[in-house]
Amino acid sequence: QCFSQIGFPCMSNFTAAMGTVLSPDYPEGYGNNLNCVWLIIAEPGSRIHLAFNDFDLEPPYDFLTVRDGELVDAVVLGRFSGAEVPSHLTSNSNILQLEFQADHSMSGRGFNITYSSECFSFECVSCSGKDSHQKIILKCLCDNVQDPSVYPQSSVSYSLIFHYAFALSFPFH
Ligand SMILES: [Ca+2]
Repeated sequence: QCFSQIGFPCMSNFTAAMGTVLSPDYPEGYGNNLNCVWLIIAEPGSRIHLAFNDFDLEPPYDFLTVRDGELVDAVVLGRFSGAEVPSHLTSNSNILQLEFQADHSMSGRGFNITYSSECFSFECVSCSGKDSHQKIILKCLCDNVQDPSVYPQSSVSYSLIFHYAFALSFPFH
């Protein structure tokens, strides 16, 4: 791991199902000349939600770029600066990349971001029903579902399935 001058890890991977990403030395100011990259890595088949709790970067010279995947040229989901707290973000893949750049002078408070991951891969266990009142049972395919209350008995109801169907092109019969 690489540490910034002030001791907060500036490059690291987050692999827990949920967690918090803070700018270096948050909320005391993050310092200068930073190029930090954090990867949030969830189980394959999962998506990652970001919630911005606090955000204050010197505009436009210090900014945070959120990419959908681990590659340098992965799709940019958002690029943020200034003091407006961004709205929630959800990845399309199971890896989110946060790149934080700060120039040579001036600092804001920084940021406080919490993330959580959610299984997004399902197998149809009972798919006989087509009308909207019938419950279709899906089994979650992610190995690491941390919160069983989200998917009671590894199943979700039709309303959830319908939502996922469009996102995943789930094969309805
Ligand atoms: Ca700056």
